[in-house]
Amino acid sequence: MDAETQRDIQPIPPFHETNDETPVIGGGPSVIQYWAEHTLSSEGPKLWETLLHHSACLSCSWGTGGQKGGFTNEEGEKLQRCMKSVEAISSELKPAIAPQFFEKHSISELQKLTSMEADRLGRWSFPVILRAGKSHYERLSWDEIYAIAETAFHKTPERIASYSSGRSSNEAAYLLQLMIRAMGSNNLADCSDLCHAPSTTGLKQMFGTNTSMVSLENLKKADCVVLAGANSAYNHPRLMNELIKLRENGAKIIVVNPMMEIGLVKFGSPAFPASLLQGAEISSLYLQPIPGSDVALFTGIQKSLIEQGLLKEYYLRMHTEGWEAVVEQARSTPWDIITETCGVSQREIEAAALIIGTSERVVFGWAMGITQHVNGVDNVFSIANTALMTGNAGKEGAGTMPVRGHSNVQGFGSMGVTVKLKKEIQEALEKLLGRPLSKVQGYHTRDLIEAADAGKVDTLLCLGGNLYGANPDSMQAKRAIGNIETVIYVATKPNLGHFNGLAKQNTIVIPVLNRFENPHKVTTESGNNFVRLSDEGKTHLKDADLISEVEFLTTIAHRILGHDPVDWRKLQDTKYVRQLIAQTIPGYEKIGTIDETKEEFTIGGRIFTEPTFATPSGKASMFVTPLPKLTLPQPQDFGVPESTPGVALALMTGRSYSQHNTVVYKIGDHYRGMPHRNCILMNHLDAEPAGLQEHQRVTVQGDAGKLEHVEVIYGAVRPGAAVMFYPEVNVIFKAHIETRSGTPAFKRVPVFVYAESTAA
Ligand SMILES: Nc1nc2c(c(=O)[nH]1)N[C@H]1C(S)=C(S)[C@@H](COP(=O)(O)OP(=O)(O)OC[C@H]3O[C@@H](n4cnc5c(=O)[nH]c(N)nc54)[C@H](O)[C@@H]3O)O[C@H]1N2
Ligand SMILES: Nc1nc2c(c(=O)[nH]1)N[C@H]1C(S)=C(S)[C@@H](COP(=O)(O)OP(=O)(O)OC[C@H]3O[C@@H](n4cnc5c(=O)[nH]c(N)nc54)[C@H](O)[C@@H]3O)O[C@H]1N2
Ligand code: SF4
Ligand SMILES: [Mo]
Repeated sequence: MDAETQRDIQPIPPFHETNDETPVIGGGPSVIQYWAEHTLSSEGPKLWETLLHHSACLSCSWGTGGQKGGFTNEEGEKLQRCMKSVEAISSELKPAIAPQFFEKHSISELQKLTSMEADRLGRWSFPVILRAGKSHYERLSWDEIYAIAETAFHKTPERIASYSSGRSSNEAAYLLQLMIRAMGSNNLADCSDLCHAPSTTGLKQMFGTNTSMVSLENLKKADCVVLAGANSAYNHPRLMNELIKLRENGAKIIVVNPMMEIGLVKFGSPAFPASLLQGAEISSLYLQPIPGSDVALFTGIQKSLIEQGLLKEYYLRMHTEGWEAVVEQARSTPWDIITETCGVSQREIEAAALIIGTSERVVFGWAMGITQHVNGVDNVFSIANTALMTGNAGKEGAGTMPVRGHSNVQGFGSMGVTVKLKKEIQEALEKLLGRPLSKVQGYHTRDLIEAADAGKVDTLLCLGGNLYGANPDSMQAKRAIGNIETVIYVATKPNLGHFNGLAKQNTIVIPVLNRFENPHKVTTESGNNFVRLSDEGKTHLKDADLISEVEFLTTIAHRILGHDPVDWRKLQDTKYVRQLIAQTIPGYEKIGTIDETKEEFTIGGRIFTEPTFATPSGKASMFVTPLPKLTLPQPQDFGVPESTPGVALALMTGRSYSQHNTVVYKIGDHYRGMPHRNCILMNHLDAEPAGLQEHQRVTVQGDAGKLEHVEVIYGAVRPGAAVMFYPEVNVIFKAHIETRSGTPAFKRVPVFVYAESTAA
C-alpha cells in the first residue's frame, strides 16, 4: 500500500501517541551497546565461549544455535544470535551463591526480594531444604534428598504431580513424563498450559497436528505475514530479521495489536546495519483492536473477503469441513456489531482483507495476545479459518504459525509432558512400560493449583520454572503450594517461587546444570519444528555441587521404581533416552541416530506444503467462532465506592523488554518509555477525563487485590486498554480460564484505576 492509500485508510495512525521517553524505532543502537557492554566486560570471554558453543539458545523458541554453530539458523544463515540470547547466558554465568548465604539470610528476608534481586543472588550451587517451622534454608546431603523423595513419591499416584518449564531438554522432559506415568500419575502440568495451550487445542482439532505448519524456509517465501498478539521485537528478535527481509522483498506485514509496539513499526537489527539507525519498516498496516476482540476482527476480515469476492470457495470445498457455517457466520454478522466489538473501522478491516485476499502466500503468526483470553481457542480458530478461507494452509510460503514461548516448550509437548497425550504416544508408552497408563485425567497447571488449594496434592516436582510467579492470584498460588507436603524445585537460578512457594513440610531446591553445561548431549525442539543437538559442556562453577537433570530424574526413578519396567539407571545415558524417544514419539525417528549423524532435522508430519492434513479425512475442520461480549466492570464490582473518580480498563499483562517471563533482568522498559516496573501504560484519552495525569501515582484494583503507587505512563495503546508487567501484577487478579485449554486470561484483566488521594 502506498503512503497515500495508507493515510486514506488510517487518517491519523490511530493510537500512536507515545511519551517523550519512547525511541522512534525498536532494536537499534542500544542493542549493539548491550552486546558491547557484555561481551567486552569481565564476563566477556566466557560469554563468547558459550555463544560459540554448539548448543541451542536458551531463550526463545525461535531456536537459534546448535550444531551449525552458535550464530547460525537452520537455513545456515549467519549472525542469528540476538541480545536476548546474551541476556539469558549472562544470567546463567553469574557466580555461585556462597555456601554461608542461607545461614545469614532468613526466609522472611528472602521473601522481600524482588524478582531481579532474587535472580541476582547468583546460581544455585548446592542442594538446600527448608523444613516446616524452620526460618532458614539449610544445605542437605544427596542421601537425604533421595530418602525424602522416596517417601514423598510413595503416595497415592493421583496425589503426586509435576510442573515443568520449557528450558530443560527433550531427554529430561521425556524422563519426567515416563517417571510420573510409571508411578501411575498423569499430573504433568506444564508452563505451556499458561501459554500456547489454546493454540495446541485449536490446531489439533482443525488440522490434526498442534504445532506450526510453517518452516523457516517456508516463512521466507511468504508475500504477506499477519502477526497478531505477538511482540516479537522483544520476545523473538530473530523473527524480526525475517520480517525485515520480507518487507524489503515487497511482502506486506499486517500487525494486529492494541498496543502500537514501536519495534513492530520500525526495527533496527544488527544483522542489517543499514537498518540500525533509521529502522527498517515492519508493519504495512497496523490494526489496534480492543483487547480480547480478535475473533470479531478476523470475522470482519472474513466478511470483507466474501464481499470483495476473495473467498477461495473451491479450496474450502476440496480441503475443509464445516466451512459453510463459518462462511455463513461471517456473512450474517452485521458490520456494526463487528466494528463495535473490535473497535477497528470497516475501512481498516477491508484494507486488511484486500491485502490478505490478494496475496499469494500468507503466513498467520500469533502469540500470547491471542491465546491468553477466556476465548483463546476461538481466537485461534478465527485466525486459522481466515487462513483456510484464503487457501493459505497446506502450501509453500503459507500457513498457521503459533510463535512459541520457551526455547524447548514445544519439545516438552512432543515428549508427552501434557495432560492431553496423543493416542499414538500413549500406545507406544504402554508397550514400552508393558502396562496400561492410568486412565485418570491429569492436572494441567490451573487444575494443579486448584487441587493443591483443596489439599489434594502431597508431592510436587518442579522441573524448572516458577509456578508461584507465573500464575494469576499470587495469594492463591502461595496458599495452594503451601498445602503440598513436599515440593522439590529443580533449578539453575533462584526466583520468587523458591522463597514464596513454600511447601507444608519440606521445600527442597536441587541445583542443576544448564543446557550448555551438561556432561552429555541433549536435544531441543524449536517452534519451527526443528530439532537441535547441544553438545557436552562444562560449568564455570568450580566447587559447586551440581547435578544434571537427567541424572537427578533417573536416580529418583531408580530409587522408587528400580528396574520396573525399564532400567532407569541405564537411562542416565542420554543416547539411550534418545533411542526410546525414536521408538515412541512419532516424527522423532531421526533422533535415534543423531549422535552419529549429528544431523539436526525437521520433525516429520508437521510442515504442510500440500492441503492434506493430519485429520482422519485429510481435510481441515473449521469451527464457528462466537463474537465475544466485552464489558468493563464498574468500581463497585471491586468494592471501590461508585463515586470514586477513575477509569475501568482492560489490562494486558505481559513482558517488559528486559525480562524473561517471571525473571526480571532490568527494571525499565526503554521502548515503551516505562522507567520502572510499577507503571501502568495507558492512553491519555482515558487518563484525562478520569482526572489523571501522566506520572501521577494511582491505585490499580483488580478482583483479587490492588497495586498501589503505580505511575501513570502515557503510551500508544488504544483507549480502554492498558499494559502492566508480570509477575508483579499477578497479585491483583483471579484466574479466569479458557475452559478448553485451561489457560488464564492474562491479556484482558478488568481493572479500575483511580488516584491515590481519592481512595476509599
Ligand atoms: N526476551 C524474552 N523472550 C521471550 C520471553 C520473555 O519473557 N523474554 N518469553 C517467552 C515466552 S514463554 C513466551 S510465551 C513468548 C511471549 O511472547 P509475546 O506473546 O510476544 O509476549 P507478551 O509480552 O505476552 O506480548 C503479547 C503482545 O500481545 C499484545 N496483546 C495483548 N492483548 C491482545 C489482544 O487482545 N489482541 C491482540 N491482537 N494482541 C494483544 C500485547 O500488546 C503484546 O504486544 O516469548 C518468549 N520469548
Ligand atoms: N500475568 C501474566 N502471567 C503470565 C504470563 C503473562 O503474559 N502474564 N505468561 C505466562 C507464560 S506464557 C508462561 S510460559 C509462564 C512462564 O512460567 P515458568 O516457565 O514457570 O517461569 P519462568 O519465569 O520462565 O521460570 C524461570 C526459572 O526457570 C529456572 N530455569 C532456567 N533454566 C533452567 C534449566 O535449564 N533447568 C531448570 N531445571 N530450571 C531452569 C530458573 O530457576 C528460573 O528462575 O508464565 C505465565 N504467566
Ligand atoms: S531469536 Fe530467540 S532463539 Fe534466536 S537468538 Fe534470539 S532469543 Fe535466541
Ligand atoms: Mo510462554
